[in-house]
Amino acid sequence: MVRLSAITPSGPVQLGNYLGAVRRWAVDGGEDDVYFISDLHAMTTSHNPSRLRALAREQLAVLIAAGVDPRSVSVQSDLVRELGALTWVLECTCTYGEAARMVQFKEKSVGRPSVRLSLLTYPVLMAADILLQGAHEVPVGDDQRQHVELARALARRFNGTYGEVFVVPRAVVPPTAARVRDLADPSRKMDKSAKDAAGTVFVLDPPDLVRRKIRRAVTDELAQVRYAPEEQPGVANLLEVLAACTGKEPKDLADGFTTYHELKEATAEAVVEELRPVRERTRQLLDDPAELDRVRAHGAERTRDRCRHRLDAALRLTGLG
Ligand code: AQP
Repeated sequence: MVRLSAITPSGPVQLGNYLGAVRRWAVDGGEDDVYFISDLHAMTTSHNPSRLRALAREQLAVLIAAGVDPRSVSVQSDLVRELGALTWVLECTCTYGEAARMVQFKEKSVGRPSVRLSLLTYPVLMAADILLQGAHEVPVGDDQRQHVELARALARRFNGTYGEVFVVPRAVVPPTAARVRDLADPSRKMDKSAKDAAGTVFVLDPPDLVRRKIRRAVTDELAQVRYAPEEQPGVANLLEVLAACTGKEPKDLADGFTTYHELKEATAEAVVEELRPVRERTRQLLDDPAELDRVRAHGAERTRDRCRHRLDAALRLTGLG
């Protein structure tokens, strides 16, 4: 059984990515799973080429430092030729109406003076990511479920029209994971590409910066530490982060604090300690290009080997080559 997940290098890995996804990939992931840095997806809005390259490398290092099985890790663009070819075949299997219905496209394109065509078509590239690797399960949140449904529809349509080539993937709900909110605006989720980095803890932030950001986290005027996500989202967020770092329940943790200051200090220390080994190992990996290059090359070879027969069959059956 192959599970497939990705992280987009639209910014440095943040605490939410780590607690909500990467840490789980390290614990639950197996050699057969596919965890990749989706650098092609980071190009659907304006991007800086050298920053994109550096972020992809840094994210690769963070995944390995966090303990994700290096045999399961790859960088999407190392397969750009294969993905480009299959994306074209799938675009010729998909209708304009299907692509234009994607809620993410509507949300992300609204109000922009100019929208890259790739913002419309990237769900088809995502279908190619999934179908090329023969993924059975794609753990996704609600925002990406529609894209996996599209991949399912395209796999079925292709198989029915040209011949059985693709595994029909399933969207699965990831095991309950922490949903980390922005520290400066707890009504939003923490984002790696947020305009204001004050509310985002990055995995590679130095400990003092992590402490500063958490000490300045927005709370409320109620001055009582309770776990009440609706009424006190800022306090609940801190309790959830502390819970994710300590393996305890947010509600039980709330009883142990009388002031917001105490809660913030405890949360800051827990986050610093949780991130310390990942940060240190990432730094070592970034200083040792040979090790990182080796993992990357191996990931590229493995994902390429795994997809070759499906791509060849898809091209042949559609009358190409
Ligand atoms: N705040 C979060 N809390 C918990 N999990 C989160 N994830 C993202 N933010 C949080 C999970 O991290 C994985 C990789 O995310 P992604 O790169 O695919 O895209 P995203 O969800 O759009 O992440 P960001 O950090 O918010 O990036 P930008 O700023 O580009 O939009 C996913 O499993 C995601 O659920």
